[in-house]
Amino acid sequence: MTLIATNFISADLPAQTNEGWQASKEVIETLTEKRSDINYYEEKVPAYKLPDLLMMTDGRKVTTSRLWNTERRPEILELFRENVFGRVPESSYKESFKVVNLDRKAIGGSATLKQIDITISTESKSLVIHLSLFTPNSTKKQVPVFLLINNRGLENIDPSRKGKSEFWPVEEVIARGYGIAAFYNADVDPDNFDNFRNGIHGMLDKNLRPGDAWGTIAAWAWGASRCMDYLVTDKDVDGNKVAVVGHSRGGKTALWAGAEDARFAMVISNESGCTGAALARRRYGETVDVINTNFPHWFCSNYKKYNKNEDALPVDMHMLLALIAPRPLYVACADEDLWGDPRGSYLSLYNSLQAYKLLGADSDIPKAMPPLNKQISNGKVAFHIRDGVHNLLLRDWNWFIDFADANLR
Ligand code: GTR
Repeated sequence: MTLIATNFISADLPAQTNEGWQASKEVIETLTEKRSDINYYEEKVPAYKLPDLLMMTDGRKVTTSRLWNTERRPEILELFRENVFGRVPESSYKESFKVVNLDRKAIGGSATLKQIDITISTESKSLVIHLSLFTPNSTKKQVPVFLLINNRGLENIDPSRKGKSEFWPVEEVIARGYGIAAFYNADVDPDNFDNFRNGIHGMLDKNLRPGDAWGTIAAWAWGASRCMDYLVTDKDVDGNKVAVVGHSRGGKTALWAGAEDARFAMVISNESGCTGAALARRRYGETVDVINTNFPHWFCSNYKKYNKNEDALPVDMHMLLALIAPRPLYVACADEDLWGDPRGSYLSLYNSLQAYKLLGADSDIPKAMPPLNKQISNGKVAFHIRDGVHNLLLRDWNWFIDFADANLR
C-alpha cells in the first residue's frame, strides 16, 4: 500500500535561518573544495515545506493524544517502513540467550561483566549476536542501561577493557551508576552490499524482495531489539530504562530502533545526519541520492525513488523524531561534521516538538541553535553541538548521562 501525504506545511523556521550557531566559513570552504557537488552553504538551501506532523494523510487534524497514538503515529511508522527503512519480514525464527562469560569483579571489582550469546535460528541457518553488558556493583538495585549499536571496529567495544575507546566509555558510565552494553552491528548484518545474502537478511528474507523489504539499517535496529529481548530478562537491569545509543549510521539505526520498538525508554542519536535526524528537504551535506548511491543496502529500494526528489517524500525526519515522543530524545551534532547537517538536525528536533506537546510531554527548545558545547535540555528533548570532527567522544557521553540523570533516574 502506498500512502501519499497531501498536506504540507512550511517549516516553523525559514530554511535559511541564521539564528544561533554558525558553521565556520573555513570548514565550509574546505569541504566544498573536496566535493563541489555537495551544498554546504546555508543560502543555497532551497525553499521547502515539511509534511504536517499533525495532519492525517486523509486531511484530518490530529488534536488529541488518542488520535496520535491510535492513528497518526501508526500511519507515520508505516510511511517510514514503506518508503525509507523497509519492513521486517514476518518469517519465524527462534531466539535463545546464553551467558558465556560472567565476571563479577570486572573493572577492579566495580562492575559485573556478562557476555551473552543471542542466537537466532531458523531451520537451516543461525547467527549469534554477541552482547556485552557491564553493570555497576555499587548498588543492588536494577540499573538503567545504555545500549550502544557499535558500527565501528570491535576494538571499540572490548569487554576485556585492555583496549579502551571513548566510543564506549565503560569505566566512566559505570562510575556514574549506569549499566552499559554494546553489540556489533555486523553480527546482525555485515555492512556491505551483497544483494542481501549474508546476515539476517539471508536467514529471514523470502526469495522475492519487494520495494519495501528491509535494508541493513532496519536489520541493525532489529538486532538492537533482540538485545533488548535479553536485557529485559537480566535481573541487574531495569528493563524499563534502557537507552539506545548510536553514532552516525548507528545513530540512524538508534532512531529507527526507538521508532519500531517502544521498549527503548530513551533514544540518543549522535551525528546521525542524512536519513537520521537531519531534514532531507534541506539538501545540505549528504543527500538522499548520495546516500542511496554510496550505501545501496542501507534502506529499502523504494527510498531510491526520492533520489534528487526529496520534496516527493511523504515524510521528513522531524516525523522520525516524533515517533520517539513522548520518550526522552537526544540529538547531538559536531560543528565540523557539516556532511551530517547540524542545523537540519536541530530544525528537525524543533519541528518534532509538536508531537511532544500534544502528548503532554512539554518540551521546548529555542528557535535559535545553541552555541558550541552548550547542552540544551528541556522536558524530554536535548541537543548539543560539540566542537570538532565527526565522532562519538566522552564529552558527548557526559552530556548524554546528564540527560539520563534528569530522565531515567
Ligand atoms: C558516511 C555516511 C554517513 C554516516 C557515516 C558514518 O560515510 O555518508 O551517512 O553514516 O558514514 O556512519 O560514519
